[in-house]
Amino acid sequence: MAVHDSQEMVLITGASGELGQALIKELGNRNSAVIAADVRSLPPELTRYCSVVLEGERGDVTTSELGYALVEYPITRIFHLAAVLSTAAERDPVRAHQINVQGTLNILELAQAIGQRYERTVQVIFPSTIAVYGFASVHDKHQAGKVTEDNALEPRTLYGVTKLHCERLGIYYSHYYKQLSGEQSWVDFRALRFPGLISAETLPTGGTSDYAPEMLHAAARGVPYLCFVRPDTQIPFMAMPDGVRALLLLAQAERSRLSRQVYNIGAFAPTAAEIATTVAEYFPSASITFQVDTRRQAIVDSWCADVNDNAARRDWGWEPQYDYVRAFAEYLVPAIKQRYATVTTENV
Ligand code: AKB
Repeated sequence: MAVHDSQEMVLITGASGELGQALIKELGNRNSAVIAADVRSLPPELTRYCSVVLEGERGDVTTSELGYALVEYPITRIFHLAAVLSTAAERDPVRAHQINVQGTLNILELAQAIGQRYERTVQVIFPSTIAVYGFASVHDKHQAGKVTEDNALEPRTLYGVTKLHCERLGIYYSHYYKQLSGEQSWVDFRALRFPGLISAETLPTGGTSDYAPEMLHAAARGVPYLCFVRPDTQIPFMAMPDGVRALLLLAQAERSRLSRQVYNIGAFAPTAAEIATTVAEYFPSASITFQVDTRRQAIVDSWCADVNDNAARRDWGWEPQYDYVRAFAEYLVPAIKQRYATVTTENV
């Protein structure tokens, strides 16, 4: 592996997922030495941004192999993105628990072991989610308005439960690790609670906020879309470039400026009907019909309508670059038109 002394070495788990793919490009362009790990294969066009690619069993966060393989690398930062999302987790809760919780525990152990070896702190940046919030009814959710980090932490999905647990595991590893033996912690854990992400380049798999990106991609491809939630459904969303920016801003923030370790980040919170209207404005032949899947609807109904991200704005200068109008006009629509103009239907 060719790594230069001036390069920071960064591990990305779940590298082949939506956020991972976007982050790899950004870090590769910033001259970081990227180690990409995922059980799935990395899209071939991304390997040029990576110093090491671990795929299949070698990239699996649930086994100790990954830790053995990487403990000697002078990694300073880990973006631990590997996780099973909400809908997929409900379909196989035991597997999702294994990946989301055991995977995170293994990564925290790896960070601690690398920190011990090199006697320096290793950052673990963790994408948490709005699924950690849980409301008993649509009325309660709208009454609550923009939820703050310490309220309504009553997740109703396995995904939300595992993410909330892992936030707390990360805090434990940062401050109380093996406290009875007075062991030093080498982990600097920081988490972001992501809203639904919308990318023009990739489609999510296994989430419940997927209706927004699916609606847009279907319209851009000229295929009809059956939206599985009610038109009045409201949760927060964010354009992918802002998601990547948030990860990097939090990673670069001075530790002393952080008043907490887990932050909400927001951008816009449209209803499904508003998204459908905007999509139809840009793609007049779009065919979007609402056909509610009551079980998936119950999941999004339990999530917050919007988030209060004042702490992130105050502590590390968070501000989305894309509000709703700009996200469509300047990122999603131009990029998606270009994507489907150059991609054959077999690749879609
Ligand atoms: C999901 O739908 O599961 C995710 C999320 C909101 O965290 N996109």
